[in-house]
Amino acid sequence: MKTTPDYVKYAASIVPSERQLRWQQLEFYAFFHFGINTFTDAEWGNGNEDPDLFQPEKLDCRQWVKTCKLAGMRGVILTAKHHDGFCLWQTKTTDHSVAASSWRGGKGDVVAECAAACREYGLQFGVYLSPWDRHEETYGTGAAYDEFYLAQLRELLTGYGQLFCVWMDGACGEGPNGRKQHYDWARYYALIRKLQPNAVISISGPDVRWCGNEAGVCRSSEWSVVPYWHSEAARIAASSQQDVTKPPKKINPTALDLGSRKVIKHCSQLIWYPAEVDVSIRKGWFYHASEDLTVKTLDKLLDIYYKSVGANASFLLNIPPTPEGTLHKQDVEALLNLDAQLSIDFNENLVAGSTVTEDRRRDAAHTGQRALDPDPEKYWHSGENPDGATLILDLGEEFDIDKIVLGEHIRTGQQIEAFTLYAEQGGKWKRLCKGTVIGHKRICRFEEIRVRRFKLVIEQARCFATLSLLEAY
Ligand code: FUL
Repeated sequence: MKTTPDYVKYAASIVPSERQLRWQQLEFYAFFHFGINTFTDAEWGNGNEDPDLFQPEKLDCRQWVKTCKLAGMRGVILTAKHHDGFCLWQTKTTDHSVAASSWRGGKGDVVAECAAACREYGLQFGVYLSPWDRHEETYGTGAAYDEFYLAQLRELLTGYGQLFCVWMDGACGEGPNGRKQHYDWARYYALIRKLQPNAVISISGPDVRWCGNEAGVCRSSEWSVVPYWHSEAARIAASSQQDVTKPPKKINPTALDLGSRKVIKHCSQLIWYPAEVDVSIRKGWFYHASEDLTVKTLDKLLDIYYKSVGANASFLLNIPPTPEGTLHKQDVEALLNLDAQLSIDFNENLVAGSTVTEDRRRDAAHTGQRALDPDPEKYWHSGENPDGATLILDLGEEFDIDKIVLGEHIRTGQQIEAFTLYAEQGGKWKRLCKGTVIGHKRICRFEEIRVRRFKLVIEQARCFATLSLLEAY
């Protein structure tokens, strides 16, 4: 048996937190960019907008959330405050909020309504709270702004039930007095941990990694174990959008590989930091009537879905509500079409009568057959000699198949580094897919074939290999 280098053993020992595991199960969830920009037709407000412009006459958060539920999403994140500083909840921290609008006599609270709709429809709820605040006078003065931001966090963390996520973006510019703030991230994180220990802190935070662009593109190998410095807020800010008038950056090709052996070899500190793909269903993040024709096509949305959810990342899709306070019919239609297509694509998992045989296993409780069990805690484990391990999936009879879904038991870490999938055709093994990362989920897509037996070869893994998900469609 070959010896595993220590740095590989170290990488193999990094595991997700419970909150990261729970978040990873969501896979597909919504972003709602809604706020004063919705009424000024802007993407970045400058902070001096009149709160009375905020008049969502037909606000219907139930429609937002119901649509997401119908679209197969499992959570939503609302922009409680964007860079303009306008707050969508009844905050005591500033008068720049819904309370200063005549809408509903100053008693409206979009955060409360959205949270209630999520409870009603059984979706997880999260908040976006922009650290950058172009309205708040204390912004850029140091501790005073940190206190202000902490007070806002405290209200959101305590007033609206369980949150699955606090999303802090990397965009950071000057405040109303022309100064920039140096955020006390450690205090922000500590408060979130204390008040909402189950919530992940995303993007400018330690739990969920920004895929690096807003175009819906992620790497073909999205490693979940990466050098720790990817979570440093200053670095995230440096690669975030600096100027709203310029188009957002595409993925940085020099940073395509974040976690292969070559990359982690010289890094003494690694973290579990899985990727999220955030993208808008339209051109902008906020609603603009002029962008009604930019709603992404079904093909584009499907492509993003397969390349994110199907490639060990999660998919955060923004659907911006209109000034009326409802989702636009075109966006609703796009979401429902996406769901309809995914329901066809994943109509029936054909492994029901299958057997899986393996050429090695750790023990009798971790046979290949275990990978078919829907319980994620039942899984195949290769034992300590994973390279070359082979699993044969026999469907019992021939089916027309164009997708195999694989998933590692990530609770025990990310182990698989290279795999190949074959189908038996005329007595020979025909190669269908070759890949690196499997992680939480890898959807292998190929030309539809009539097939009974598949072979999965783990070409290379860190300390062992596991498989807790094996489906055929
Ligand atoms: C960025 C912001 O500047 C955009 O307006 C948007 O909110 C996006 C999700 O994050 O950093």
